Amino acid sequence: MQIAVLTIFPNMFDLFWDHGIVRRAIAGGHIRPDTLDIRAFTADRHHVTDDRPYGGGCGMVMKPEPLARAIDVSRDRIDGAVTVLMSPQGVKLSQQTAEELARRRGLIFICGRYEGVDARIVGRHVDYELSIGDYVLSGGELAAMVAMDAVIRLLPGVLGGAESAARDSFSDGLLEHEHYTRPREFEAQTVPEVLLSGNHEAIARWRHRMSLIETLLRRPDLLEHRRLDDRERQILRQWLQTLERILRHQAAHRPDSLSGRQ
Ligand code: 9D3
Repeated sequence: MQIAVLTIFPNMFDLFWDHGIVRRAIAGGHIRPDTLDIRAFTADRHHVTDDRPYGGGCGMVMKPEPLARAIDVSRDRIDGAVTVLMSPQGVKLSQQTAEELARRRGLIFICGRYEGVDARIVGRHVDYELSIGDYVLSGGELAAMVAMDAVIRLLPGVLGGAESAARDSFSDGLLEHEHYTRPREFEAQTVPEVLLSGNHEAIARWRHRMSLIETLLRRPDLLEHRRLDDRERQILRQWLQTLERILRHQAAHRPDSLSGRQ
C-alpha cells in the first residue's frame, strides 16, 4: 500500500516511519510511505500556506491552492488512492474504519493546521474526514499517525504469525484479560495459580472469563453490541445469580428497604 502524508511539518513523521511495526512494514515492502511538504506546493516567494478567514474572525485557514496541488501530485503517484482529511469535525476513527482503509490500494492523509482547511478542499478533494476523538489537538499530524498505525498493522503480512493469530482470536469485541510475566511474586502480589498450572484448556477458560468480566466492568457498552456465545451467556447468568443471591440476603436482613427505594 502506498501512503502519502501531506503536512507543513514533514519532520514530525521521521520518527513514526522509523520505529517498530511501521518500520518493519516498510522494510518488508508492505507499505511505501511518502511525506509531502505542503509548503513545497506554494507558488509565492514566502511559501505561505495559510490566510485570513473570509468574514473575519480569529485564527487562520489553510489556503486551498497548495493543498490541491499536493493532492493532485499524490493522486498521480498512487493509483486508486482515497484522500483522508484529519479534522476535529470528522467521523470518529474506529477499528471498523481502520479495516475499511486497510482494504484500499492507497491512502493520502491530509493534516490540517490552524483553524482548518478551506471548505472547497473538503468538498471536492476529500473522501474521508476523520477525527481521533473528542479532545483538541494542535493539528492533524498526530491524528494521522494514529490512523496510519491502526491501518498499517492490519495489512496482510505486517504482523508476525503469532501476533496476527492473537488478533484474530481476540479483537472480537472483548477487552483483553490481564497479563503476567516473571517474577512469580512482585510487591507481595502473586501470579494467578491457573497460569502456572500448564493446563492450557483451563488457562484459555480463565482468560476468557477475565476478558468478559473486564469488559462488563469497564466497557459494558461493548457487551451490549456484541453477540455472546453460549459459554459467555452462562458466565453472565452465573454472575447474575450471585448478585441476586447477595441482594436477597440484604433484603432478608433489612425488611424495611424492600420497597425498592434507592
Ligand atoms: C476552537 C474550535 N476548534 C474546532 C473544534 C478549532 C480547532 C481545534 C483544533 C481547529 C483545528 C484543530 C486541530 N485539530 C486537528 O487538526 C485534528 C483533531 C483534533 O483536534 N482532535 C481529534 N482529532 C483530530 S484530527 C485533526
